[in-house]
Amino acid sequence: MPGKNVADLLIDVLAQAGVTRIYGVPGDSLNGVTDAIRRQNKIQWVHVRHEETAAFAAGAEAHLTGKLAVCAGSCGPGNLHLINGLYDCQRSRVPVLALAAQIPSNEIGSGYFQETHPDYLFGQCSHYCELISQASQMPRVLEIGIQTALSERGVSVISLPGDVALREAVEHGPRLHFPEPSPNVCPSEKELETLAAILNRAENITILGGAGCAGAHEELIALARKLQAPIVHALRGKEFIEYDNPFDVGMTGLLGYSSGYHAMMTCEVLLMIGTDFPYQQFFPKDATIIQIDIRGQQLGRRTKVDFGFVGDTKTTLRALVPKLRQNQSEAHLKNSLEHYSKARKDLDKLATGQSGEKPIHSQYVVRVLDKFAAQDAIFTCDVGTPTIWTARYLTMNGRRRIVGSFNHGSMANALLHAIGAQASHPGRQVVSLSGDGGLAMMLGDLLTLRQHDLPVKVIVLKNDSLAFVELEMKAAGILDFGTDLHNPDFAKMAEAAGLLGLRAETSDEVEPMLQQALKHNGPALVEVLVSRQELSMPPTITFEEAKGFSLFMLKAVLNGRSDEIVDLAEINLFR
Ligand SMILES: Cc1cc2nc3c(=O)[nH]c(=O)nc-3n(C[C@H](O)[C@H](O)[C@H](O)COP(=O)(O)OP(=O)(O)OC[C@H]3O[C@@H](n4cnc5c(N)ncnc54)[C@H](O)[C@@H]3O)c2cc1C
Ligand SMILES: Cc1ncc(C[n+]2csc(CCOP(=O)(O)OP(=O)(O)O)c2C)c(N)n1
Ligand SMILES: [Mg+2]
Repeated sequence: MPGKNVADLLIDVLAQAGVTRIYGVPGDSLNGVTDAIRRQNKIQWVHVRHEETAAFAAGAEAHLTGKLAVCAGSCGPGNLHLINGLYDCQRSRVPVLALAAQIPSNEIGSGYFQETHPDYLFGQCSHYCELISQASQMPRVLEIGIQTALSERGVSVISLPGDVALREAVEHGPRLHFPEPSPNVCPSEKELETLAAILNRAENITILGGAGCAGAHEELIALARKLQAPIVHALRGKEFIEYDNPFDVGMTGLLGYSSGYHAMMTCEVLLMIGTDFPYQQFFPKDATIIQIDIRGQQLGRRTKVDFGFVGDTKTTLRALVPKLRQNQSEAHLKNSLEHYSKARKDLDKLATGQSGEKPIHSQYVVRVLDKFAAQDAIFTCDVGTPTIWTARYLTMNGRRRIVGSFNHGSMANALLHAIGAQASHPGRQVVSLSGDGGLAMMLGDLLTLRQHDLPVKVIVLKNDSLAFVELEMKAAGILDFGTDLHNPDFAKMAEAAGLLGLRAETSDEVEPMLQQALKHNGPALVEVLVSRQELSMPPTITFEEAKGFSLFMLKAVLNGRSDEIVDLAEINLFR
């Protein structure tokens, strides 16, 4: 009986590290690895139709579990297809290991068939990227890759030539046998005193929280209570911050609520916690800005910061809150909450559907979805208008989750993320909120839902356009061009692919069809014929002002229907 080869050892080490599936597409150079997977029973091979899907699926799994997820591609074009998804994983800071098979090791450097250099190609979207050129490097290089992905929270790439994968292994098992470290990181006592002193002096404080507040809900609320501070969130923080939160005043940014914008712009001290909110224009100019982040390199990246502290949210807030006095001034919080309540009502008014109404409003679709989706549903949303509706109309509760391509901003992510979400969470309801452009871009992987019996519910907002880009073109004052989509009947295509396929043409069809799809015991697709959003000039904008329209857009906040922007005068009044 032959001993283990390098590929067997690789799979053993991954299994030992807790990996239970690998997403990918096979190929000659990957044969050693897929054969090693076939011969064991700890790791499942999830065969997708495009390697980009494999990387996004692994990214969603890593986001939802916090643990290492793995994808694989064969040499040259096979692993090149991973790249966009890996950028997304790297930008979302999720631990993903990519196996990039390489051409035969004796051909490297000759311009051989399918030759690329993964160690250069993936350098920019990974923290660690190495070629294994001899058997004795396994498992050390793999383990460094795993450790780096976990500790840096990002991507590692292992490039493995097909022939090296088949060589006899030198070592015979994993070398590392310890659980993932989870240190508490806290600013020093002196820094905490400084932080407390600034906060104790101020009355109008606003908190901007992000994804780095995950797992620290209780501490964040306790902080806001002491400071009487409204909490604004950045989009990736929505799932961790918005629920059970009496201090919530919504999101900021172009897709945000005017109340989020207002609370940030009118504060005296802005306290940023675990956020990398990227849009400079939405930060106040005159406020004192404090930032707390676990990564020192994030401090001051997006705006001028007066005080920066390195710490994890939970540990830092636990140490900080007892040092704070109770803020007696409620005015800032009260104003912000009132503003939020009005903004919320205005948004809710737009989420309606009349019987027989055509086309349907996307807001209504997502509101209905919010109502009928499971309390622990996992939602994925495409970059495009589905991101707007997700941010505004999906209610979080601490158990629901959201996955999106929010930092990298790649189209077509929702279906691919949903595949990883469902594969790693078999009992959970997974809903992909897809654009018609996004779905078409990666349509082939609709087939994966049937092949792997993943009961994902795909809701397609069919507006026959790349609507978000159309909106951006109009905002920039240029005529929209190249945004039309001539779409097929997605419901029929879904049926042909073995999914339940439904098509809602009028508002009254939305509720029964979404309910039917959500209850369906298998994958389902509902295409909903929604309005193509029109961005009209606010009536008070003159031609001269319109020249600076895009600047104005950046300073303003889109109103709920995203067909108008909140009037400039109104924004000024808020200041
Ligand atoms: C079409 C489109 C439109 C968008 N519009 C908006 C918009 O209007 N508004 C908006 O907010 N976003 C918007 N986004 C998303 C935006 O691009 C960013 O992805 C988002 O704002 C970042 O959210 P975040 O700061 O919560 O997360 P991240 O960017 O992930 O930042 C998290 C930060 O927390 C830190 N951190 C991690 N763990 C910890 C810890 N334990 N303790 C302390 N710190 C920690 C990290 O180092 C990082 O700095 C849009 C995206 C798309 C695709
Ligand atoms: C891979 C990629 N290509 C292009 C873009 C630019 N882009 C952003 S949103 C968008 C349109 C999305 O259209 P669709 O999926 O139909 O959603 P809609 O906005 O119409 O609801 C485009 C082309 C991008 N972000 N990513
Ligand atoms: Mg569209």
